[in-house]
Amino acid sequence: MSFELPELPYDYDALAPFMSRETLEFHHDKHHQAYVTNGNNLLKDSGLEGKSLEEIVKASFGSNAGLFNNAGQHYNHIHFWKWMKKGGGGTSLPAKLQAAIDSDLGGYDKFKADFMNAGATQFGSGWCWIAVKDGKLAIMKTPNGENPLVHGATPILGCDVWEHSYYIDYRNARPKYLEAFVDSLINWDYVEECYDAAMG
Ligand code: MN3
Repeated sequence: MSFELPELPYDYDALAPFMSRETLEFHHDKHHQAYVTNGNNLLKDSGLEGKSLEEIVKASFGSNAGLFNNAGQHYNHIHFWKWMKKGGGGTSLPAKLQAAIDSDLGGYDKFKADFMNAGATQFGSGWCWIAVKDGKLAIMKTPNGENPLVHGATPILGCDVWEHSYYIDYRNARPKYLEAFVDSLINWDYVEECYDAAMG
């Protein structure tokens, strides 16, 4: 397969004021596009042509850093766009997901604090996550283009804490961006869809 840039699942203005048109234009049209373009160049003659994106991410981790960085970021961003929606975030979660957060992550307030802390303490570029590992939810953080797939887990929610994701709208205030993501942007329906898929 070759990588393709997906369309955003909403208008460029849809997430304002929490994530601006300008941020989405740079982040989707420039940064994600670059991962797609570079990933396709590096995929040629890698021996992984024809594999699924997930398989490419896992197989290139630790063995082909250039391909891994771009394929990992392509995977992460495909989901990141869908993990947000206009009017998202907050405490109205689908019941099954709410029950899993209560039992595995200590409830919504503790999830929010731990997820924001993971994002705020990821030194430099990276991501914070809710992942399914061994049938339970876990909060994770990873550097650069890494994701839970390469640590034996399946991501069901991720927030991009690379500066390109928040610097236009929040400057250096990463915690404010993380709080806006949780309170006003998360598409909980897509998180539950990913949870169902991860639980089989
Ligand atoms: Mn990004």
